Amino acid sequence: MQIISAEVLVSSPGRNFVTLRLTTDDGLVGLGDATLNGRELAVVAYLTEHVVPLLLGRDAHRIEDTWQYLYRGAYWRRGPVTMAAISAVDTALWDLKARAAGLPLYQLLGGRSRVGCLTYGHASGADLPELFDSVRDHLEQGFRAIRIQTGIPGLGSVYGVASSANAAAGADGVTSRYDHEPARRSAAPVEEAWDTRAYLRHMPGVFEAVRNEFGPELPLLHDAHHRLTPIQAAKLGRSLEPFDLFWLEDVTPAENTAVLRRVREHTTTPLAIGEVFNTIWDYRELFEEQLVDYVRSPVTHAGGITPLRRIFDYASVYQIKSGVHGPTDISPVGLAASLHLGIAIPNFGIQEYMRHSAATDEVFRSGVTFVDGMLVPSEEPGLGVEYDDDVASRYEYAAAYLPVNRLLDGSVHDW
Ligand code: KDG
Ligand code: MG
Repeated sequence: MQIISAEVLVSSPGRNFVTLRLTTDDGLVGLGDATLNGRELAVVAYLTEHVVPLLLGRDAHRIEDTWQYLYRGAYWRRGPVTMAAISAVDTALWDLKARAAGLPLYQLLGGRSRVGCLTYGHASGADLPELFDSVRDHLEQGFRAIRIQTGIPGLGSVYGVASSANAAAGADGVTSRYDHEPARRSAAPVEEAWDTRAYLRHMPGVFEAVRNEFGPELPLLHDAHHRLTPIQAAKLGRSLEPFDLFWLEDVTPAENTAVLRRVREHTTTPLAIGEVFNTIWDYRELFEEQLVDYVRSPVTHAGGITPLRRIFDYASVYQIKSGVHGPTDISPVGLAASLHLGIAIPNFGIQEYMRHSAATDEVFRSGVTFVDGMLVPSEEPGLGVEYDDDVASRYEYAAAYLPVNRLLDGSVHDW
């Protein structure tokens, strides 16, 4: 099973996606997701210039060796661009191996450990009535766990709130009411204003209102988008304890994970982190000191299925579970890969799920199903996703960025 072609495909059905397609001499095709939101073309160049030439002629069965060759062999390790590129190769090789075996990919990862992967959806609103409508919408769709994000009094557009002016402006003609993370196509990022004190004052009341309206059982999550100092994070975690969150995500910036010791000292609210991590080494201190409860890394940004399986096994030693990143900038290929892994591992926790636009689903025909709040991978051989070149060619790449966050005095802030 020799690789005879490696194509880097870019399409923009509602938002930009980068996909690697490997073809073997026996006519099999494997797909991998290489999408890095707002930096897509950097990964295209990394793959095209430095990886594709190394793949041609290689034995597609040698997944581990190819991973080590691309990671250790490059000397320049880690980083989101490198790891998104390696992820795509690794995922495409697993897709190929499973197609060659005639089995859905999860069978090669140890087989099914559960009937499906429980998901959480994104409810949001500028104010409480809008937020409640959004929660009801998600419950009607079948979600059984919900992330809660709201506008903050005194601030304008807030990232993660679907009705925010910037989100609406970026919707770019994609009209699904569930497309809650628009591409924000523009030559430069939009800028949003942020006030941490206003946020910390506002959030406990929001969760109290949601619990009063929807009861004690519904699992609720919240994402702080890396915006807090350790002591602010500790304060938020403690103030939300009465509302029994499933998790509080990304409370502090990712660069200095040791600060989570301080957060842990002060709160029993469970913590999730890792959507911007790239390797198993990013988790070492967090796991060994049990500073987190859920691992957010997706297949797409952690170097693929091979290293993510290793991360989850390492996490399991410390009773830490998966909670994989699944916004719409993870393509249906990346989502399918996460689900094949999620259905197989012993320590699955929850899977984030934002629905892709109809246009995205036309380009990537995926056999994934959503049943009773759970996502279930396809029973087709491989990942169970096919890429439609004709449809993809209708959607040209256009620059799109995540927003930049500034404090009210104009300073650039984390988010
Ligand atoms: O590309 C980054 C976004 O997908 C990210 O901001 C979304 O924080 C996010 C989440 O939890 O889905
Ligand atoms: Mg997040």
